[in-house]
Amino acid sequence: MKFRTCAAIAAFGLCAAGSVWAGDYKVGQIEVDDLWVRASAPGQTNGAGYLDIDNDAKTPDRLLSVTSSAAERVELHTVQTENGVARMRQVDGGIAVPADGEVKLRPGGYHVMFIKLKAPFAEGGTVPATLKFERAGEVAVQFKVKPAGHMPGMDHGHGGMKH
Ligand SMILES: [Cu+2]
Repeated sequence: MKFRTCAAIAAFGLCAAGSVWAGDYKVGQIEVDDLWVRASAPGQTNGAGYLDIDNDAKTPDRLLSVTSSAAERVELHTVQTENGVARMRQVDGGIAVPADGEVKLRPGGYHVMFIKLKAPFAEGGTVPATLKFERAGEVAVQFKVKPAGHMPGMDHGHGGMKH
């Protein structure tokens, strides 16, 4: 019964069942963990997602794209500062993951941009997504929704930033 409820809610892109949250994910020699988004502020239609990607392989890989039922579309972004103004830019060709290395998507840098959310991200819930790697393939993941004020400091929130 609990699972049923969860599945129904998941159709709107959010699922609050804690048991679904596994913490980290593996596909090939890629390990993904610490996936999170901030809870949406009122009226906010986009959301940024962050995660760590570890590559144990002897060959580099690349995060090519992300899809999610929680948003109309999903892009990979980075933040570049020009004339003192931080602007988000779509990443061409995906995000490189070095051989035997890692890449961290963090506020102020690379992030997964969920555009036109189907429902606001609710604190304590999860956001389903599928990550597609060039070599390792696809992996279904859940981003955990953290409080709106999580990791303050460089708030690159999408209110003031133009896409
Ligand atoms: Cu962005």
